[in-house]
Amino acid sequence: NDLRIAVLGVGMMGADHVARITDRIKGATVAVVNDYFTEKAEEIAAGIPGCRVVNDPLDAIADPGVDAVVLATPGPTHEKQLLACLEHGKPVMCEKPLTTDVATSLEIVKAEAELGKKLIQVGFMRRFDHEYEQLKALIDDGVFGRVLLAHCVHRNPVVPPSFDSSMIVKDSLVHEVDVTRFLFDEEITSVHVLKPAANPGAPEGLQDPQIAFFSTESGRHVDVELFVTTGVAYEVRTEIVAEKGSAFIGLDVGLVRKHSTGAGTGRSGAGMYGGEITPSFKERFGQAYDVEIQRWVNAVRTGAETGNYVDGPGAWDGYAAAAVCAAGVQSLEMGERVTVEMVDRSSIPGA
Ligand code: INS
Repeated sequence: NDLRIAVLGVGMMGADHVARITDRIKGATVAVVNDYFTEKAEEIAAGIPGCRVVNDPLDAIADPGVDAVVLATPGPTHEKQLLACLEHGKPVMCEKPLTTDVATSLEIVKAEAELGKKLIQVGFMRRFDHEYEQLKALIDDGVFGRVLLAHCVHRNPVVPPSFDSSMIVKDSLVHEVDVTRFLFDEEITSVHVLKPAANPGAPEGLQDPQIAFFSTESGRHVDVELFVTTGVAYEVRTEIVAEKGSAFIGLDVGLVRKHSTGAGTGRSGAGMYGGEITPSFKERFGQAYDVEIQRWVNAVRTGAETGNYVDGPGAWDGYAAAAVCAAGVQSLEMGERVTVEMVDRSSIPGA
């Protein structure tokens, strides 16, 4: 029988997961939806046979008809909801952030470790993107020798009006934080965020673009251009530079076309060269989300045998990301390089 999932929060990301689980994921159905806006939850539930609305997120987690939880609620509610998942032994796929600050993220890591089960996965979907997987496999294969540097670009056409300068770090840069830890297999030890001249088209007061620099435990460097008001396209690129070569992903070339601007009219004229642009992360990382959720469902279904209900980044990765982002926000404010404060992983048995 199918895994019965409760999706908490059916905004853009949650609604996307509901559709994905219903249409494409094998072995799972959406049994319960919940949202702060009840009508939104009701509207979504109405489209799925057998799906109920539960109005209180904690009731949804505790519900005996729910086997696992997808958390796509706003970050400030995660701590309570994650603790409830742990208390009821419910596996949970938590969209970033794990929690909104470093101290509570650490509490979550400790609470899970004490249970002795891996119940929390964090939604860093890039790890499941085909191109990132290829890049990781190449690095691990060793053909390039040691990776020395990475150059990253993270551009969004637009962000919601609520987006402030620190969210460019906590909401956007957080993905490069996870990508760096994933590709380099070590922790980030310091962050420096620079503030170039702002885009005149950005909302008043938004520091956009930003340039971030990470350095890692072994002294390797990563630079990231963050630009979230380009008005053009969703672009995420990563280049790694190694001892014996370099590799690049995210060119985002689907169909590339060349034609004369007079095409089909019998006239010739100046030429055109181009393709389609990717509008948002839903399209760019759609394949990654599908793989992420399918693998999570599979892990949850076999979790009882192993105590591991996770296949991908876990609570520790959420905590590490929170610690690096906190340093990033501080750097943005102070204009200096800031050291990342993190506990030693080995000090928490089971983490
Ligand atoms: C979104 C999402 C996207 C990222 C955006 C962020 O929440 O995480 O992947 O590109 O910058 O605001």
